[in-house]
Amino acid sequence: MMGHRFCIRAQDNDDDDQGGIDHESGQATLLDKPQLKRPPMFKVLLLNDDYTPMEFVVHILEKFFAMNREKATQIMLKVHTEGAATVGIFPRDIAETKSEQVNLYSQENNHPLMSTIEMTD
Ligand code: TYC
Repeated sequence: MMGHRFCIRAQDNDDDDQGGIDHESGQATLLDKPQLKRPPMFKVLLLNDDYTPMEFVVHILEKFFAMNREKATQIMLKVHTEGAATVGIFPRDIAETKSEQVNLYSQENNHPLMSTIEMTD
């Protein structure tokens, strides 16, 4: 851009934010890659078991996944009948923390309820 080797992103006309050729001078421009990519997302899964009371599972979904009672009951029944269900989708650190919180809280309350995480496609 106008003979300068560097230009600021707002003046890089082609809008791809990848740097490229300055069409005026023929020189390559060098830009920082903008940090615009969405992070990889991970599902938090809840697994069925034969012992955890339904009401405790509903409580978990209200406490850690901000569901109302109706939504929590619907998801709990899905886990109960299908064996597992996704209860939320988050960036990796948040998914890991939520899953660990569920497992720790269940253990503290002497229930075998388990959660795990899985990368989305
Ligand atoms: N299957 C359990 C029961 O019949 C209920 C349950 C639902 C347990 C969901 C775990 O993630 C779960 N009491």
